[in-house]
Amino acid sequence: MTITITAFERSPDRGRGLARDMRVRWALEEVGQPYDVRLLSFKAMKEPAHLALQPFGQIPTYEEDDLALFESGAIVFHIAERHAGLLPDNANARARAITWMFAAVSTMEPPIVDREVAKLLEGDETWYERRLPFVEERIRNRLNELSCRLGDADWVDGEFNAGDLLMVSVLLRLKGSGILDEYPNLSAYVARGEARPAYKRAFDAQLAVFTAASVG
Ligand SMILES: N[C@@H](CCC(=O)N[C@@H](CS)C(=O)NCC(=O)O)C(=O)O
Repeated sequence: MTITITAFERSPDRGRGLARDMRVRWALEEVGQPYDVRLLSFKAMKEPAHLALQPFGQIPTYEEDDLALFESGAIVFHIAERHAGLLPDNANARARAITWMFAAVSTMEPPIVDREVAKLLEGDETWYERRLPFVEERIRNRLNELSCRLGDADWVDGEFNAGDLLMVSVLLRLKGSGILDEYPNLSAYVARGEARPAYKRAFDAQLAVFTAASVG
């Protein structure tokens, strides 16, 4: 049983670990599962072979025997369900951890991605500078709420779990924006995630891909 995931051949984030293969790598590292990576160019991502795996022509995907998955949240959930270490045994705690996984990708990530999309695709528009504060206000609203809930806890619900893995992955997208720094407990939360040995192994692996592509 070999697990194969897909990732950018040359990540637009220049190896900063923001592409969504990173959260899958991190989950696999947390549960100690080895994996192969198939690197794709933007062209290959839109070709039929990849579209058969990922209907939207994106990374990451996950293949294991006759199972093929897409959507990073679903992939992390699958890994967490199949292997010990990312979901609590207690049924209610497990349900809450899964709730936090959904919260990360469906409540926190959209406004954060909206800001990235605005910068990338709308940055030259005359209305960009006027729109940006509204986009950032929506992010701050969510960060405020999350910050209040986290308080001085280390993780969102007890021990580190897949909910934290996805939440930290999503919050990391704000690194460099200055916005996260306004919330010391969230900055510390993200730093705790980054300090995990599994995170570091995953980060180094994706960085090695970018470094090799740059010298190659
Ligand atoms: N909701 C999807 C989003 C996947 C996604 O946006 N992937 C990006 C890389 S992080 C991508 O492939 N972008 C290239 C494109 O959309 O053409 C997931 O979580 O897997």
